[in-house]
Amino acid sequence: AITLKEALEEVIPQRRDAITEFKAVYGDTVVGPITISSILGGMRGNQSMFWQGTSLDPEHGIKFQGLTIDQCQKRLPGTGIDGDNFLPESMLWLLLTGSVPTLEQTNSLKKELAFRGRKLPQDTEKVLLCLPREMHPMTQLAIGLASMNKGSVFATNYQNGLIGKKDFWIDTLEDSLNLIASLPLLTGRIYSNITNEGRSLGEYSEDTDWCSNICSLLGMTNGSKSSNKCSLNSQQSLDFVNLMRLYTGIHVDHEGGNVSAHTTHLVGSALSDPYLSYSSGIMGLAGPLHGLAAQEVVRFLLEMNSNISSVEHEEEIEDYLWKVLNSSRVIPGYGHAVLRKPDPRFTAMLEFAQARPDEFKNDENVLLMQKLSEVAPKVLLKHGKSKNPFPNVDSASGILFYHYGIKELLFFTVIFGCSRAIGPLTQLVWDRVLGLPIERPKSLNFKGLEALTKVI
Ligand code: NMX
Ligand code: MLT
Repeated sequence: AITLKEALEEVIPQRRDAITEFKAVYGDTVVGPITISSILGGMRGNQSMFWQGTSLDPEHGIKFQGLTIDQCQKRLPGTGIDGDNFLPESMLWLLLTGSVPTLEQTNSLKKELAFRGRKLPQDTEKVLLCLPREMHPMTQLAIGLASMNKGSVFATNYQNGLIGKKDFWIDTLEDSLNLIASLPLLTGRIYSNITNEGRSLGEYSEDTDWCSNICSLLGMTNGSKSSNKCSLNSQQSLDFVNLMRLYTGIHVDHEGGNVSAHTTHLVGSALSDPYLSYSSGIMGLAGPLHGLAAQEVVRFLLEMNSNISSVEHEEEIEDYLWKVLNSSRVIPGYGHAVLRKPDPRFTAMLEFAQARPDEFKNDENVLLMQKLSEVAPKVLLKHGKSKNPFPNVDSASGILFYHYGIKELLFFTVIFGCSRAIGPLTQLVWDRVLGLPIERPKSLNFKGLEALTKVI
């Protein structure tokens, strides 16, 4: 198969049969208890969602169709240029089909996305241009995505009764690919809204990869129209594109229960189209306990740096952290609902910086980020509340983008939002392949809970 759709068509019949048979045989198997604590505690630990692309181990972190980040870095195709990171396009292929694509397949998907993403719908352009410049970029992204539902092939064909349930996945795939392809222009439009009076900062090219287009439209590559607003030299420009590839390649998915993925899945289960479903996911990603932590970490590091005399003074960092904790605030970028070890995505971002010592050795914020990853776990352990005192995914990323010149703190989570589209939307396609029903758990009031304990 050369196209993603052809590759998917090859695997669908066998997987459909396998799941149908599995359900028929094991449908009544009890998989675990649901406790009162989990009902009142964010459903933590409930194994109650089907999610194919990624799985999360508390000790070892995320696996993409069974592959660790390291294995992805070794096996997923990139540009073919030595030292370049794998392309998120190949991750998209992996998540959707379950197989590592060849270089040829990756290139074909790269071309397909670049073609699909060459223009934003006119109405979306108009809507985005009208938004107040100071509106939060995540709100702008959610609005932009929701506005694209006007062109949803799935919504139109469903409305007109033109597709049967077995084929819902076809239009869902079409919309999902169009949505993912539109993200470079959408993101660029939002960034130019907040930094450049809405005037474009770079060019879109149909001959390049998804991340190169994102970087160009942020004005961060040598070819950018803005005459490179951040004055990166050519090595830095290449590094920035690779940082973007690494970041957007590994933030795609974190199994199904995280807020953005779960929301996309939930909304999609009502047969809302992919634009509406992922726009809702973006609204969830915009919460400070979830993706917005990417922005909060940078704010936190900058503030701390202006309050301590040196990154070397560990006691000052500790004091600062205690002040935050004693005022009932959280330390952004630390802790996790599932992970119980440092997030391997954090480690991958840190390694990106460590591989470029000359670039980062004088950046006080990056040095503090590194130092904090040693000091904060000790403080959080002493504090004794957080079940995981280690750095999570958001701990390192924003400050690296900041280093290269993306200084608008509120914007960082939009980059997260570009990446996260890939996981939940590939799952949405599979939800439709498998005909999963509308999600509708049972809720209980207090009397209902008491009744469960047989207290009354
Ligand atoms: N700083 C201070 N307190 C914390 C932290 C932290 N980083 N992490 C957890 N706690 C507290 C938490 O608020 C809770 O307190 P209380 O009992 O008073 O409500 C207690 O420790 C137990 O929480 P956990 O069970 O360890 O964590 P939970 O699963 O509820 O929440 C997070 C997970 C990620 C929401 C939480 O660790 C947190 O708020 N971290 C900071 C925000 C952050 O970095 N979020 C980004 C997560 C990654 N992402 O992109 O989504
Ligand atoms: C994510 O990437 O979604 C976060 O680590 C949060 C989570 O997994 O709950």
